[in-house]
Amino acid sequence: MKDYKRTLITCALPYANGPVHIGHLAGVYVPADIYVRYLRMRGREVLFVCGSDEHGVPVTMAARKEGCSPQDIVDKYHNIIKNSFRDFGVEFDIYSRTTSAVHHKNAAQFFRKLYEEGKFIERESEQFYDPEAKVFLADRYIVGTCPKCGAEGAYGDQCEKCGSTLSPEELINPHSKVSGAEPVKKKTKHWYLPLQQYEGWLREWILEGHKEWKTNVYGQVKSWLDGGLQPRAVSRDLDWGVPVPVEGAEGKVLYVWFDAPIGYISNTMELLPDDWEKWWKSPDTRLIHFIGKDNIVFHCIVFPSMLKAYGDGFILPENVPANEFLNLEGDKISTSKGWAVWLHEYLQDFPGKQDTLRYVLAANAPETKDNDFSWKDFQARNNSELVAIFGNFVNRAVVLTHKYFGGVVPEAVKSEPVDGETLSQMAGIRASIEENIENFKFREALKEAMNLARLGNKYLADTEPWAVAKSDLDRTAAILNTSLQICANLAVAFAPFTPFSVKKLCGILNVSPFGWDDFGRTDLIPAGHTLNKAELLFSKVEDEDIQKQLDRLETIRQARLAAEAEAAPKVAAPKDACTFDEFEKMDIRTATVLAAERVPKTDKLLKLTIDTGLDRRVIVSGIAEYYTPEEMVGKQICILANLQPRTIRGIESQGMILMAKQLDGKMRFITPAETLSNGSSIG
Ligand code: B3M
Ligand code: ZN
Repeated sequence: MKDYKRTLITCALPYANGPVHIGHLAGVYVPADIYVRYLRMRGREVLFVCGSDEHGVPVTMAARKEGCSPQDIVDKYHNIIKNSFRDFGVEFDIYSRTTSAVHHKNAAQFFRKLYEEGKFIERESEQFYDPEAKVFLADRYIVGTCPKCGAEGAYGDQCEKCGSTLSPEELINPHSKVSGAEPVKKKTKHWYLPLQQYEGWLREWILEGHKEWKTNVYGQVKSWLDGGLQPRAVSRDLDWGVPVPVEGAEGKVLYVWFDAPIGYISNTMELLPDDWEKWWKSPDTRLIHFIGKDNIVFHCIVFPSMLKAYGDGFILPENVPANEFLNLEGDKISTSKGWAVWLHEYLQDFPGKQDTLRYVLAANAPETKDNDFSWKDFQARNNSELVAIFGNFVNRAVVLTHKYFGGVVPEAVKSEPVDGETLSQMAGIRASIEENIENFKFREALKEAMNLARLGNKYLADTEPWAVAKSDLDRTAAILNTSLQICANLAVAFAPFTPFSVKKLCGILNVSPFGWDDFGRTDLIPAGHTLNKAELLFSKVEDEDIQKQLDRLETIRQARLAAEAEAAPKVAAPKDACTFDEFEKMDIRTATVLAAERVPKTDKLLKLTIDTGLDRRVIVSGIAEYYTPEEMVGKQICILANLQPRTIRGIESQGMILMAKQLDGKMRFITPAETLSNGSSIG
């Protein structure tokens, strides 16, 4: 890899329509923060940029739901999110917002330049419109009955009940979420970035030039490119966002995914009005985007194409280490369903335990596949790794130094080979942590850091200073000196991962924070140096703390199940009573399908030739959605034989097949439990 002078690191701008949760932290912000802390410890020039994404439909939806203005929503959540990052030690150089004046100006200017240079295409299309509220409707604003499962409240882009991807046209009984009116189609004009023009260039830059990118990222990019790129709209009909800065664009704003990535640039400008260009336009700058997998296309295809179209020396990302998703107790995290652990709430329940969460999320980061967060695992990692290995080792070394040497680091007068052998292993651990962090493998790196604590624990168990002290204080001194050097090295190794505990550890050791290059040194704490008093680095998480969290989730799960049951399609209402005579009139019989074929130019109809025992006849039945002709041939079915013949699509249909309609809307034919002779009458 090329030698860069400086690194610009961005994190996906979280939508300011809700607080941030553990999924955000695990996928984006903890990995980025580890990386940044590591580079800073190495003395590299780094800029760490983020901010809230405050435009887009999600914000206007939240405003509607909470009955306030979009501005109220973003003000509220911007502050909650910003504080959560600060509280968890994610230290951005700037955390701004896309409603800032700098950003509005910059995003508008970015659009205008592309517009003036003819980089967009203009197109008119028909979009859904709410004739009562007089607004165009994003897919999410159109709700109706799911055509696949029958659930109410399916969105114009997706049914949350059955997970089907939908388009607004498919919804049964569609209506606007804004006014309840039935949406109509209306013409509207928008600007599009012709992504297909950038396809060849993207192929060369990423598929040829960045084979080292994570396989999940590379694979997603490849499949987008292989699928062929389409022009993408960069404007929307909405009253919340950056107004489209050209004439004839009243009521239109920049599409949120057009303005948000420009926010990275705007936020850098806001921080460094005179010096921002060196971070964005110098070939000596390495740009890295930390994001979740749902943002890959925007950061690897759309934003780079925007920058390419803009020109003017903008650099492109050198890497985009996107993560997969974190699930919670086996289920997808969902803001709308309340299935999440919110960072600000976590801190109320586990005050002072930021590092436990940082540690667990990094140890469990969804780097190569979706991963699960469970409270039991959280407890186990805290109690049997942080407390029992890292914390316990440090505590024993410090307590014993106080006990035998009054808290003053003793000289290693009576060394034995095991001391040097143990200390010499630190170099390998350091190399492995470096290699892993530099390749965005933070889980592995963290494992290695914990191995250093394991090494210390094993050393103490093997050398038993508490037993040796009874007869040989000189040897005890050497053992404790060695142990304290390992403690100091732990303050280096863990610094990118658990900054709060490392600060505490430095306090206990009475030292200033170390640099990365101190890692491996065996003289970090000189003999004669006085330690502060021992303190526990970590405390246990109790069963009842975990039970409280599990109970909370269970309540949410029950509420969701109840809501789903409410929304689920119901069994059809009972029909009016009929008399026995009326029933007797119906001639229901068994029959066998001899031949079946589709009725031409229809989607739903099959023409079946059947043997009724009485005769051979033809029935036209609307079951092609549920059965192929091949599936029907040879099947025994039940028919209503004396239904008056009807001509359907020019074919005379003599009877009807008995079908059962399931709750999900699917139809299945009724067949006897065992094969009967055709014409057996049913009643
Ligand atoms: N706000 C989507 C998200 O939070 C979006 C990221 C913008 S990054 C420029 O997943
Ligand atoms: Zn559905």
